Amino acid sequence: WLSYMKIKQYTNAFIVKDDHVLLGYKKRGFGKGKYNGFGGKVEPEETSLQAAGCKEESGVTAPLEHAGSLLFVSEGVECAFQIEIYRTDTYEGAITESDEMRPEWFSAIAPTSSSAEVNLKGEGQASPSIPFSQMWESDPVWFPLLISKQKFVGRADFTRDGEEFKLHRWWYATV
Ligand code: 6OG
Repeated sequence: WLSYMKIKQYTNAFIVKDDHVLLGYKKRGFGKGKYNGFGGKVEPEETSLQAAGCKEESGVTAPLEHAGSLLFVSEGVECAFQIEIYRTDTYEGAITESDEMRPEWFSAIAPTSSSAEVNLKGEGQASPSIPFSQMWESDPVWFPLLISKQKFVGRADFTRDGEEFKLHRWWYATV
């Protein structure tokens, strides 16, 4: 029945720079209260790369590279979500907060005692590590691939318990 499902296309873009990743805290709308990359819907007349040029959300322009393609299917939801993931390690402009997203830097390397010095960013403050408990449940699966520049395709299926979605199964391949 999947072939009869509507597919909604979204983008998500991440700045990964000097062992840090920029995430946005979503202040409203879909995924409110979660950290995610910057992006949104792909409009019918634009390509996903155009849609991912997320100037309105993060304040910056960046040469985005395609990093992966994900399909999410959820119990009781009549459409599937296709999310194209992009990354960049350079950007122009100043990162700014919007009505929708509050940008924050996180350390992209696992916290070990020897990495403590590398974790320093900006004013010499240690950045927190990636807040997976406040992110979509499937993010820990593909995040290491994003960080290590390994391109991927994947699909995650969610079951539903009221308003809560639980990761049921997950498949991915590196490409
Ligand atoms: P607006 O509708 O607010 O954009 N999104 C997901 N991101 C991850 N990591 N996992 C998911 O499911 C997601 N489902 C949707 C795509 C919504 C934003 O939320 C992302 C869009 O960037 C497991 O414009």
